[in-house]
Amino acid sequence: MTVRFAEKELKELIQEASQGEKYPLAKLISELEKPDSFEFRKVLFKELENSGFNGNRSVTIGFTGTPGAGKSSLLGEISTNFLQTVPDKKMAVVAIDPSSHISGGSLLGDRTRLSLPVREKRIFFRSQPSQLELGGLNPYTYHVIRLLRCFFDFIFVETVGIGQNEIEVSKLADISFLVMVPLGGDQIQFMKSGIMEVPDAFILNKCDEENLARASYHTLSTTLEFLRDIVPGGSIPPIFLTSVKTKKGIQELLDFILKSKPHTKRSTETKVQIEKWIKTEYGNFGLKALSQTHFDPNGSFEEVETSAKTEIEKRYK
Ligand SMILES: Nc1nc2c(ncn2[C@@H]2O[C@H](COP(=O)(O)OP(=O)(O)O)[C@@H](O)[C@H]2O)c(=O)[nH]1
Ligand SMILES: [Mg+2]
Repeated sequence: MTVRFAEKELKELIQEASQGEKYPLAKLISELEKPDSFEFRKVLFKELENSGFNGNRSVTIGFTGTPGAGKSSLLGEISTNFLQTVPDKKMAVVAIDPSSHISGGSLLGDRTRLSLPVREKRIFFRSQPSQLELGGLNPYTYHVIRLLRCFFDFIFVETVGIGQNEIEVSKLADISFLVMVPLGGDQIQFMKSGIMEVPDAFILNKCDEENLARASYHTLSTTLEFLRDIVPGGSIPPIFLTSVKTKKGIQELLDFILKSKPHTKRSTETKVQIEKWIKTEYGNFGLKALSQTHFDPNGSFEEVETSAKTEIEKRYK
């Protein structure tokens, strides 16, 4: 095992991170993002649990949509309103952006001119370049989110794409939004991809003018009604009309997010993520071994991971 931090140092980093110190938190995240972080991860999450940080009350919010729809800009506005109107709570943004560089200084993408007080401890930004899938979640995203949940009340995850990425994010998110622009090709794309049930809500951004807003609301709600009729039992998710330019709809969107509740069943999430990891690492062979692995359904990801690895290694012999 590579000893990355002495126990005392790890404890200190956790304490500092929990108080909103950015550097210690960034350090912990960087360690988690290393390809061979398993041992560190095990120690870290055990230590977090022992120190009373479990992240059970944190809410994860997914923002997906085509590049340029305005996800980063919206998150910038949300952050600003959050700091002004929600005292005592903390939020983090994880932007998974194929164009971003992990060591770069850009917080929410270079195009967004977001100025937040640097010393503000209630807010944290992190960019992760996506690796495997274009614009999709990278293999460490889940663990980074688990860590952030221990310290922040709300975690926003921005990912590019429509379709598969949407589904990946919605598995991690307590609530997921699809961000679209009026009169874009997104709606047709969306209908084709047939993922009606995935987003919990829609955001039509760039509704800078009233007429445009009305027309696009009409188009989207008609599309959704049409889809509801072909998807039995479907209901129409809420649609938010926003404009970063005029600030329309931002506070309404934030108020809606603030009312969201975390999933009660994190154990289901652990299972989904373990399956994803096993499938990538060992293929169907691994999944089969996993189905015969006994583990505590409420155990941590690392506990389940260890049992699964043991089982798989036994079979490889
Ligand atoms: N007119 C207008 N432009 C916007 C709005 N929201 C974002 N933009 C612009 O759209 C471009 C892409 O925004 P960005 O937030 O980077 O999109 P992302 O790729 O979805 O994160 C930027 O130039 C923004 O300034 C809006 O509500 N109205
Ligand atoms: Mg962006």
